[in-house]
Amino acid sequence: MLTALKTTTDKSSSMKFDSKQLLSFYHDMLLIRRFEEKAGQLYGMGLIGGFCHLYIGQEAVAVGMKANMQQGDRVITTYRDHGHMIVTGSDPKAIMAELLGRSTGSSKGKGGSMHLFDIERNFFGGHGIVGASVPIGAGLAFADKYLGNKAVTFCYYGDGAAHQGQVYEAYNMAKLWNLPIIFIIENNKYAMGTSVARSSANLELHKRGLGFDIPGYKINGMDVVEVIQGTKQIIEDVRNGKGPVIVEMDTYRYRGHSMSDPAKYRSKDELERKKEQDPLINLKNYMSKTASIKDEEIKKVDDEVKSQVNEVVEFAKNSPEPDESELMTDIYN
Ligand SMILES: Cc1ncc(C[n+]2csc(CCOP(=O)(O)OP(=O)(O)O)c2C)c(N)n1
Ligand SMILES: [Mg+2]
Repeated sequence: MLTALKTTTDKSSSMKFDSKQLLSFYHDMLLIRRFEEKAGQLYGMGLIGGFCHLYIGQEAVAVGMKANMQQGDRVITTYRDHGHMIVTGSDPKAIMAELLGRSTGSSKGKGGSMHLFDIERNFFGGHGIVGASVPIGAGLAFADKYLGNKAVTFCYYGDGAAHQGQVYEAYNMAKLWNLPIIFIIENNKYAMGTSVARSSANLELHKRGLGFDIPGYKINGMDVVEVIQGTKQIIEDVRNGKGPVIVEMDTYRYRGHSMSDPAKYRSKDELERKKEQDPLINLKNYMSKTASIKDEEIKKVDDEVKSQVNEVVEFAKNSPEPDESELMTDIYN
């Protein structure tokens, strides 16, 4: 029996945030947004090769979940990974350098956009195989349980990945062994050009753990305050040994799937309507109405982020490419 379902959360209840906290959520979301916009531009200029999947529109998910994490918690995600790595506190310069294939990149410029990794910050990638983050995430949680660590694994994947067979094998084992894992489906409504409505026998992806007795929740992933408030207790329960949960984040990606996507599968109207729920605008409204944060304070963050991202780009552009001697190192052969 499905034990818990949540479709909305009450913003006025439970947690309250002070100005400093709200501005830091805004800062982190804006840093992801501006970083990604630059990545898009640099791709267009031919400075980034291969694949590059932007997270624009989904920032409230990564930033909101981070707010309830503790030291030692683990994060694993898909190829749409820049924002998730940024919120772990990993250096954005090394991330951008990785995108540009430079030796100062987080994977020495040899992994690129889809293969970000930062072991020191417990960020376990960056996975190009759809659905792969789920069994690997279950493995991370198994290790923590086995070793007696109190850590929680935050395991992200998409609505398309939610249909994968390996996801259900991982659900079964996660519940069987009561693993400390939170399965987070970032339902951005599309898997490449296929809408979730066209590919799902049942649209309630958070109920997909029903057969394994894994509780499921749905949360508005366009609102960072709702993400934080709505997942606080859920995460605490996982940390306290109550076993795995599924959280479906109702979100949307504004850009194409990757960089060459004419986006003919959705209407301009749909995109415009979704942009009205922009997580940055949502938070700005919340900050001015609820916390009386002044425009000047918000503008200060805008300026800081702008100059930080400019520095990040300069660093990446001025970094050397890997030396030829690195061609055969750090690879499976
Ligand atoms: C096993 C596998 N099948 C197919 C692909 C090709 N592919 C890459 S991304 C993608 C769509 C996944 O969509 P979703 O899980 O919703 O994640 P999103 O891109 O929306 O973040 C597909 C089919 C792949 N990388 N791996
Ligand atoms: Mg998707």
